[in-house]
Amino acid sequence: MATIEIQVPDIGDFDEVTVIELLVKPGDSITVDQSLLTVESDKASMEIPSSHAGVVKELRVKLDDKVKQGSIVLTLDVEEDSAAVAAPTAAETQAAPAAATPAVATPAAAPAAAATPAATSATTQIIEVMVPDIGDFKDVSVIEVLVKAGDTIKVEQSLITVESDKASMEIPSSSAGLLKELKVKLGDVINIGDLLALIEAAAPVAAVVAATPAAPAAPEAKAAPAATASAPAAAPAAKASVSASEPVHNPNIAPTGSLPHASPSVRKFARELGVPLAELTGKGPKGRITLDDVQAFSKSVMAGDTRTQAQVSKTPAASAASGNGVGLDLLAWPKVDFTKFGEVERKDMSRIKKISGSNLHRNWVMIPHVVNHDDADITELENFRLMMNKENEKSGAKITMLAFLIKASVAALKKFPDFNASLDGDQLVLKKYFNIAFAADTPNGLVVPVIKDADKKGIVQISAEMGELAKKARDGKLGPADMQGACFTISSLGGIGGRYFTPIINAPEVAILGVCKSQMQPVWDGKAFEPRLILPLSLSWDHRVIDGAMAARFNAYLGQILADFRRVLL
Ligand code: CAO
Repeated sequence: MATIEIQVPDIGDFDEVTVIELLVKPGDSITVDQSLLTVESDKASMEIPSSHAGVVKELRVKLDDKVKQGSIVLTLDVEEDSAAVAAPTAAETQAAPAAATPAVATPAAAPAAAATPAATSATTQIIEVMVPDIGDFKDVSVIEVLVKAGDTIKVEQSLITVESDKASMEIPSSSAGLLKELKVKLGDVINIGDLLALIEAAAPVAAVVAATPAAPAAPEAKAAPAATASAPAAAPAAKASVSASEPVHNPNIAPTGSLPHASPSVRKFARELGVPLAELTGKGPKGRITLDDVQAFSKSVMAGDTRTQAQVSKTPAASAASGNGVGLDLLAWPKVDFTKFGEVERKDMSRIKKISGSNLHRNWVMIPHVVNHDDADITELENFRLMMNKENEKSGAKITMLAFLIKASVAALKKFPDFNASLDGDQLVLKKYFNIAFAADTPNGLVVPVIKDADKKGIVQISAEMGELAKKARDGKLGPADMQGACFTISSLGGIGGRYFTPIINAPEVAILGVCKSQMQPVWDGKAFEPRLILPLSLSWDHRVIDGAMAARFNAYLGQILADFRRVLL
């Protein structure tokens, strides 16, 4: 019996990857090619196989460790004969057959779908997006469709997920534009070169793509390791070398057993919510765990479902390790037969409501909210706004109170940078950009588009952009990019009514400003009551990041700016 070290093999262009799952533990008997652990970069995840059979002696890595090619994964007790064969493998491994198996390769790891221009107009062009070279995968099934006709697609955005019996892979788009038609559906079997989608792209983009009709258009696709996408055949074996010395490393590891059947994006989502994937039964094809399964599990836990609470409590370490702390000890959600009391009608929740509901619920439960209410005197500001709108009546360029609030918030965020931040573990990520989101009420539910770089824009431009985004929101045409990258959110009910309310912080932001309807009120000026237009402000803030004094100062400063907007210039 000899002890050998198993190393991370050549994993293509991935410099350093994180260990996200341990699939074996000391004492396990393993076979050649058996997966030992799963690693993940921001682009792909893959399983690292064993180049030898034997008994696991010691794991040298633990969850969240960073590893790269050559890192020692574990030590293995092997038969002397096989160790002797293993000894020279350092030189041989380049040609050895065992492979790092991608659990799923995401956009940059899989070559972007190849594109060819099909038809043109003066300003747009229809691009045919084909299934790219996906290595050894043949006749793979479409198991997830991630986009739909009408969606605005970004370069490298995943369009579908395909799956063979060995791995699954997300197929990204090589072109940006409007998805006119998706040519595949769930359950279809596809191969390299099959037509995947028709994308309407702006002419300049199409021109670039046209220059490289049959090749992957995204530069990343070239840089991405072909070996990763087709890893089962192409990646070299894990390197093994005989170790004479006794291993000393003693990692504190809890192996997770077999790999739950889910794509990396679903795994990532589950990790973020602290959902133990191993305890879910997938409702997707072949028992695959889908995003819906994770959401449903999370919802039922939040709603106090005792069965799932019990399941979660089986893995408190997993919950604690993820820092998410789900598993509230709540009563089960009341089940009532409402028809006993009168006529009822059942209505499905809209997709937006379901998504925003889950997000709001998480944010409400996980962020310690505190709300400061304050008033701002906007008498002069409103007079100025009305005057400007009258002057610009003919051009139709209307400026809104919300645009002033966005600009005032930028000034307050600059003065109190902790508000322009996000929590990341024990660190605060302070942002040097000023993207302000605003809640928009639409027939399908609440959406939150973002005014990017609001510090660099004037009130007129912000008003115009807000109008465009609000229209897009009402028409259901907001793309993901329209709703990403916010630093701080404003929720205005000013056009509707109310006095004060408690807005829910839009994680990972740390504060949100709620605004209600301004009203004329008598304000004591030291000698007499004066009629002033008063705007009610409600600032919700995350008490882990901000304290009450700072929040009160933020609100007071906001009030000062709104009372005299010249302060923005200071
Ligand atoms: N006080 C008094 N009047 C106000 C006001 C305020 N704080 N804010 C806006 N108004 C007035 C406007 O001046 C406008 O009147 P005029 O047409 O006479 O000029 C009218 O109310 C309608 O404004 P609006 O709401 O259409 O426009 P807006 O720029 O204020 O807001 C938008 C745009 C998209 C934010 C808004 O339409 C909206 O969707 N608000 C709801 C947000 C929401 O649902 N928040 C809750 C989130 S938590 O569930």
